[in-house]
Amino acid sequence: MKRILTIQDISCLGKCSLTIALPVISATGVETVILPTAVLSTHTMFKNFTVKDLSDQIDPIKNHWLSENVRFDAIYTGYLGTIEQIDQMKELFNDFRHDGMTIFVDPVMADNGKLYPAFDMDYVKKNAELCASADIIVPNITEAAFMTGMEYKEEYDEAYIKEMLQKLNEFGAKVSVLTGVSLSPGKTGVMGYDREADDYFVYQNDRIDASYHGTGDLFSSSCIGAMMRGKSWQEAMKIAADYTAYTIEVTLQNPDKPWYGVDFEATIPELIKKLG
Ligand code: PXL
Repeated sequence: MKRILTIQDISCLGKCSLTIALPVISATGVETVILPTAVLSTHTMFKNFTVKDLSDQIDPIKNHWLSENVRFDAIYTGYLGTIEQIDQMKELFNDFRHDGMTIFVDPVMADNGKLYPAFDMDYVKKNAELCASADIIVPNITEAAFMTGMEYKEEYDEAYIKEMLQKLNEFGAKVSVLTGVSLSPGKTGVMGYDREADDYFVYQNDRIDASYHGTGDLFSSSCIGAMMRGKSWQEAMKIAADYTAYTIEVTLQNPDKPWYGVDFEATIPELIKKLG
């Protein structure tokens, strides 16, 4: 069985970051090791959330694993809290790096043209550095606009997305993927660029007019899970995009849906089916 280390916060209530990554990656049939970067009472879209930073735990936990000769097939980072933590991640990647390991970075920090509360341009710059240490990066258009310095646009064409992918590619990851890309009315999906193959990949499915918290984490978790189950990055993106869209559809049908997240618990069987 493959083993993934995923590093992100625990938002105790809110269905995002580790409360999505742990169940979803485990459900794909991959051992999921977690390293929590902070404990929050809820995600940051709630008011008055509490935060306990766990930066001082990262190195002791890592050193214990190193002394046990633990190896990971992939490391997947999501929401991180501070610039110092990003430096810790860069070191941690180097400590565990080996041929054949995939480093998957989701530089979670912004959406809909805006940075999440608590982040600023210094944090953006640091995330760009983290992307340079990765094999595959999956920012949304807002995050990529901040990191590349390109203008954030709500309406754009394929040339804008390709230019953004080329700018991301300059950071150095093997594969750069943009999420939340809509190339025609009523459609949404992903577009990626593979530097070795010098090739673009586009996948679009029907756009659902609803925006939910945690869907980026659901996409990344199902994507890295699928990759560890032997799917190519392109196949994994397709599975993750379809699974995320299906989960949003199912959530919309639930009259008792919470405002803060999606009903991924109800759709995990569909993900397992997609993996074959
Ligand atoms: O889903 C991304 C995410 C993860 N963790 C925390 C967040 C968010 C998005 O706002 O606030 C704490």
